[in-house]
Amino acid sequence: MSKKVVFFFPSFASSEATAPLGILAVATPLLRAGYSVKLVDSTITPNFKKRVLEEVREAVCLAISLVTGPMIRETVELARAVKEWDPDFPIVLGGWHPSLLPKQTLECPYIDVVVRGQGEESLLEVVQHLEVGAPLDLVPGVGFKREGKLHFTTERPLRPIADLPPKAYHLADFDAYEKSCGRRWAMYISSLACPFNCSYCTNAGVYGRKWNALPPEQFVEETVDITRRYGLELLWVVDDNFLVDLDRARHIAEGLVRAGANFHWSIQATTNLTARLTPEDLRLLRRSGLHQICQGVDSGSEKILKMMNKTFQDFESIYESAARCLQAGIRPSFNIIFAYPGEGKKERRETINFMMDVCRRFPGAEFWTNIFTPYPGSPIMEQAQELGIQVPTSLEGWADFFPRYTVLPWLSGREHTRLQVMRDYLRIAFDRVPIAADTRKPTVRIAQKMLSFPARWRLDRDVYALPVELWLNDKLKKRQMQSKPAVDAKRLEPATGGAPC
Ligand code: B12
Ligand code: SF4
Repeated sequence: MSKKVVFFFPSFASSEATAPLGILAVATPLLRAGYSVKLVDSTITPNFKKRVLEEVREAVCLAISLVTGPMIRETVELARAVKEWDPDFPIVLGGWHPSLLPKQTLECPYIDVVVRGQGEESLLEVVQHLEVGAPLDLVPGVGFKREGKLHFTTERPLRPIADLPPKAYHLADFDAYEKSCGRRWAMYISSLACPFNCSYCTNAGVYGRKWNALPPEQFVEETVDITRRYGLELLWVVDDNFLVDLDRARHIAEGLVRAGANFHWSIQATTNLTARLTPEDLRLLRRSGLHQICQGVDSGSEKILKMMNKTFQDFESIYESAARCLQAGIRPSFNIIFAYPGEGKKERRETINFMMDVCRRFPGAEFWTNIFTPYPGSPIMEQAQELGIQVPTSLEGWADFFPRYTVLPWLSGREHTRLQVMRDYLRIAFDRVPIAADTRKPTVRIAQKMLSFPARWRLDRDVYALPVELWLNDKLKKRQMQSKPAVDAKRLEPATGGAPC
C-alpha cells in the first residue's frame, strides 16, 4: 500500500470558499512523516465523488473534516460510495461534529474511525497504525470499531497553539478558490479557546476555556509570508476572541506596520473587549490592515443576554464599539441570534429596534442574523429535552441543523415564515459586505438601495404582509446570479464572515 492520505472537505454551501484550515493543520505532520496528501474540496471540485473514488485507490485512508449541519449530507453520500467500492477501506472523520458527538458519529455504518479534538498527532498515529494494520487501542483521542463494537481511547490532552506545527497552506488551490468566490483570501488562526461561557456556544467542548495564543512576532512573520507567497488580499483570523490580550493585539499591529504588510485582515472578538481599545489602538490596527471586527451581540434584550450568559457585555459598550470602529475606518459586524429560548414578541422587538438604531446612528455598521440552533456540546443542549427539542439519534439526523432555517418547537409554521421574511427585510434594509466579491451591476445596486427604504418602513412597524420588495429583490438577484454551491443551493444563502461568536 502506498503512503498516501486523501482528504475530503464537504461543501459548506457558500460561495465564500477558501481552504479548510482544519485539514491544512492535520496535513502537516503527515507530510513531515513522508506521506503524500491529496485534498478534494467539494466546493471547487466538479464531480467530487468520482475524483475521490479515483484518488482513494492507492491510499491508506479517506479523512473527512466536518461541522454539524449540511456538510453531513455529502460526507455520508461519499462514505457510502467508498464503502460500495471497498467495504474494508478505512474512513476517518475529524472536526467539530465528530469531536462533540463521537459515539453517535461512529455508529454510522460507513465510518471506521473518529478523531476527537485536535487532530495533528492523532491523525498521524491513526494513519501509521492503519498502514500496518495495527490496532488503535493505544492511540489517544480516537474512537474505532472492532468486530462491530465501538471502542474509545483515553482523552488526548490539549496542546497550546504555540506548540502546534504550521498549516500546510501550499496544499490549497487558491486559484480555484478565487475563481469560485471572486476574492483571493485565506483563514489564519492565532489563538485557541475563549474565557467566556455563552450558553449556546460549543467551543469549550473542544478547546476548553484556557485562552492561549501565538506570540505577536510569529503572527506577523507567518501572515506576511503567506499573503505574499499566495498573493492573498485578505486574511480572516478565525480566533474565537482575538482581543483577550490587548497588548498582544497592539504588538501585532505595530509589527505588521513595521513589516509593510499589504493585506486586509478581519477578526472575531467580544464587544466588551473591542470597547476597551482606545481610538489610538483602533487607528493603529487600521493602519496595519485590520478592516473588520465581527462581534457577537446576539440580542437586543437584556433578559435574553442574561439567559445566554452574556452578562460580560452591555449595550453601552456595543454603541461605543460601533462608534470607535467606524471612526477608525474599521467595519463593526454584529451577529444576532433570533428565537433563543425565552425570546417572546417583546424581546424580538427590542432586538429589531436595537439593530435599526445602531444602523441608523452608525452607517457602516452591519448585522448578520441567525436562528437559534442548539448544538451538541453547548451548555443549552443539556436542557434540550426540557425545551422540547428532538435531538437527532443518528449522524444523518444532524444534517438539517443549520441556523439559516432551523425549525424549533417554539418557532415553526407561520411564526417561522414570519421570522424568515423579517430577516429577509433586515438583509435589504441596510448594507452588508460579504467576503465574496460584489459583482452586482450599478443598476442592480441602485435598485436594491431603493428597496431599502420600504424595508426600513416595514421593520419599524413590524408589517411584513405582501412582501413585494422581497419578490423584486429576488428578481434582481436572479439577474446577476453567478455559479452556486453544490449543497442545498435552493435553501441557502452564502454563509458569511463570522461564526456565531
Ligand atoms: C472558519 C469557520 C467557518 C467557515 C468555514 C470555512 C472553511 N473553509 O472551513 C464558515 C464561514 C463557512 C463557517 C460556517 C459555519 N460555521 Co463555522 N466556524 C469557523 C471557525 C471560526 C474556525 C474553524 C477553523 O478553521 N479553525 C481552525 C482549525 C485549525 O481548527 P479546527 O477546525 O478546530 O480543526 C482542528 C480539529 O477540529 C481537528 N480537525 C478538523 N478537521 C479535521 C479532519 C480530520 C480528518 C481530523 C482527523 C481532525 C480534524 O484537527 C484540527 C487541528 O487541531 C469555528 C470556530 C473555531 N474556533 O474553530 C466555527 C465553527 C466550526 N462553526 C460553527 C458553526 C455553527 C458554523 C455555521 C453553522 C455558522 C452559521 N451561522 O451559518 C456555518 C455552517 C457551515 C455549513 N454549511 O455547515 C461552529 C460549529 C459547531 C458544530 N457543532 O459543528 C463553530 C465551532 C463556531 C461556534 N463556536 O459555534 N464556519
Ligand atoms: S460565543 Fe464567543 S464569546 Fe461566547 S463563549 Fe463562545 S467564543 Fe466565547
